[in-house]
Amino acid sequence: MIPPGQTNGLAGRESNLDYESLNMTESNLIKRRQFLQTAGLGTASILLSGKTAGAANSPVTPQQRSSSAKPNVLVIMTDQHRADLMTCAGRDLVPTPNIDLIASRGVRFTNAYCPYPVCVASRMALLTGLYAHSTGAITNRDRLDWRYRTIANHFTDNGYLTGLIGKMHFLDAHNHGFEYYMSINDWLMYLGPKVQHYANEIANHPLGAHFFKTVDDGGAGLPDVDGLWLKGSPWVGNVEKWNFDNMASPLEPEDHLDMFLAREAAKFINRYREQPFFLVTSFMKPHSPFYPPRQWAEIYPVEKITLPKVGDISKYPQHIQRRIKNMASLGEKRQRAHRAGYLGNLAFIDTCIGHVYKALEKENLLDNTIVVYTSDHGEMEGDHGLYQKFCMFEPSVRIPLIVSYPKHLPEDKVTAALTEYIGLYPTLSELAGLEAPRKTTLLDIPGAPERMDAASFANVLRHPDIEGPAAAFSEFNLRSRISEYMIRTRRYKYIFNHGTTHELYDHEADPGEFVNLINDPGLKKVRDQLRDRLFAWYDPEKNPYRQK
Ligand SMILES: [Ca+2]
Repeated sequence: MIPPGQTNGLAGRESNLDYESLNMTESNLIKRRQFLQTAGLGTASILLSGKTAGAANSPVTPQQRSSSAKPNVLVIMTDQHRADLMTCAGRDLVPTPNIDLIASRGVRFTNAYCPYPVCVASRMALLTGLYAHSTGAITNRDRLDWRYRTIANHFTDNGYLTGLIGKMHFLDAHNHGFEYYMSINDWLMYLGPKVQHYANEIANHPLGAHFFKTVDDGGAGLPDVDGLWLKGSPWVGNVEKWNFDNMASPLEPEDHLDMFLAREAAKFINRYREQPFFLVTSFMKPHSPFYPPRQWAEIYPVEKITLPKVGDISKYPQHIQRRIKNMASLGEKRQRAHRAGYLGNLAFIDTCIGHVYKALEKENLLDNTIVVYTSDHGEMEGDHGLYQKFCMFEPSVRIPLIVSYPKHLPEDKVTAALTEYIGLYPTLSELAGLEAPRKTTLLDIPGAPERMDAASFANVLRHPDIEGPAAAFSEFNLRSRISEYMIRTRRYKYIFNHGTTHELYDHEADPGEFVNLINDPGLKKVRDQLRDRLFAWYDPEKNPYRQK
């Protein structure tokens, strides 16, 4: 099922690594880390990478790592992976053997939600345990105030080496608590002149007709410091124009950002296997650019892609209808190209995920590592005539979430408990045996909440059959005139669209969310109760960011 040649170039690169020369003693390493923490340096990667630091020279057996030792944590994230599109969730349109393997060794959530279906807001909420309405990190142009305390600060303070390899969409030069950080910038330097291919891919976004002129897809992997690729970018006016006949990337598999990140994550795991680490490996795909390596693109030829049928949209709120019409106006070919590229990206990313997961296996760390797989939001994939995210329909706001900790948590289990993934911060703290995070900030920030919004869902992991929380919440477009707030209960979803038509869906009768029951007189009581519960969570009238 996986195309041949998937590991092209990898074996050779790995075997060339001179791990034997990475010979620093543990006590030296600890001194170095203490220095880093004391000095408050965020550039740990300079000091901790390469041959100046690293692991000891002999592998550690599982026996040596006693069960009382602190477990490692490996969070594998993708960007824009919708929850139902993986084999273990029942759809085999894209085979996902590696994600399935993690699921078979852990608990998979079928009703997990992101707090905000856009990159920055979702990711900053995940890192801080605070909703976007609490921190103000909302749009993909907002930076998280560096004074907020993150899950990385918490694990660092508790003796972990914390690493972030990949995309977090920080938009600033801060590491936000991660001691070791390799970002998209590092990959761009690795690519050198081949960055031209990547610039072409960004410019040829099937749904971003204007990207051709700007080479600006703020959601894709641009340099970390916001604006470097905007005005005055070397690429503007210097990109090719493609025709979407096929979505094959000109880059070799090993040169793709995601395989670069997988290699770096595997190196990190090898180097730091002897001390407790907290590593976030955060991939870009299946997010745009929608150009998977050739072997994966060939599985999903554009001309063979079909589009989901779009029904009567007249009952949808006006702002949703407008988006559907905008998508339709791009024409069928661009939509098919988007789908083709997305599916190929997903197939490829599963291979990259496997590469990281197998690194744990190789180092005998599986039984002493908590592994999480998740994504920052979903992808509409043509459902309701919509693409990308940016809405409260299930494919956009529901996310894949798997937590595996063999021998400590149930394996091969599925839970339907309503779960917010920002609960990962307190959950992972609890599972690792750390004290619960108390402070939300490093330094005082006027108006910052004193308590974390997120709640631990460790009890669901220990007992996947329990019902779990009564509701999950999400929000969107907080800086716009029409802001959206969602409450999802086991049966219903209510969406308060501030300033326009609201929505109510009955998931028992209509899991596809095609019939808006907001004006159904028989459901007035249900609607009012849901609205009250939503407002008790967050009162939209108090949103200070909304455009009046
Ligand atoms: Ca994203």
